[in-house]
Amino acid sequence: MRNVVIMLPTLDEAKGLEEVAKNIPHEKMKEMGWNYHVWVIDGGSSDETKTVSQENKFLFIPQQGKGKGAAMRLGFAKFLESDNDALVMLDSDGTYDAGEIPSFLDKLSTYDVVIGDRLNGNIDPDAMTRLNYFGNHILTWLATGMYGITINDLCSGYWGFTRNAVSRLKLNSMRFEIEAEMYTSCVKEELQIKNIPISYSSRIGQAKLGSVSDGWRIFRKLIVRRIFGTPIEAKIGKGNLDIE
Ligand SMILES: Nc1nc2c(ncn2[C@@H]2O[C@H](COP(=O)(O)OP(=O)(O)OP(=O)(O)O)[C@@H](O)[C@H]2O)c(=O)[nH]1
Ligand SMILES: [Mg+2]
Repeated sequence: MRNVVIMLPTLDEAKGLEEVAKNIPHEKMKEMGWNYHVWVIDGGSSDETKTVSQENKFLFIPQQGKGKGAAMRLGFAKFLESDNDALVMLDSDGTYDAGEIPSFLDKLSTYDVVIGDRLNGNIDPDAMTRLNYFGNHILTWLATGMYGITINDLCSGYWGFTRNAVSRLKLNSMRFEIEAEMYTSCVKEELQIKNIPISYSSRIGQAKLGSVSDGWRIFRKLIVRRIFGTPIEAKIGKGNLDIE
């Protein structure tokens, strides 16, 4: 059996986390030869997120400070300290279906990185605002144009990685520009990327992303990484969590 970490960033997502927990396909993963461990990386939730996490026997890891990017980098660093073989990350707001994890694991036998593609997948009518839909297309189009390797949905919150791929990522994002930087790092490290269509549902609970301010940070990250391919702190993990 191989071991996969399912990594879930949370900031006040008790209800969404329950939904993710309910949809984890235990049997299917076992049949495919995968054990799984769920790690919740929490940004200081004040709702029942910790309780839901404990009820489901998930490992609850509080981050210092805030930001999805910092949380993901903490998770990646902890993953590399462990001896797990693969990592799948998805948002815990109920928008992504944990039932699709097997499709990611399946593709990880031939690719380094698998990215869930909402834009060519199945988006529920109310799941994405017009502004976000438009912004996601533009940023994705810019990324592929600037870096020359096709990505179908730059801001997707559903990714799968082999252990080797995680060990090669070089990141310093603090907030929602983390996915854009994950893509630029995959390109720089010449990792093989597979885009797979996924479903996307309406969020449970409050959004944390500011469409315009975070869209701008994502755009800036694409430009900065085109000029400076790797962050100065050219490794993920310790010493790299507080840096802008
Ligand atoms: N650990 C941690 N997680 C966070 C933080 N901010 C957001 N998240 C989580 O990151 C995921 C993505 O955040 P969302 O607010 O859903 O952002 P989004 O999906 O881009 O925007 P929506 O379309 O509005 O859902 C969710 O699971 C959040 O709970 C944070 O500061 N720390
Ligand atoms: Mg969301």
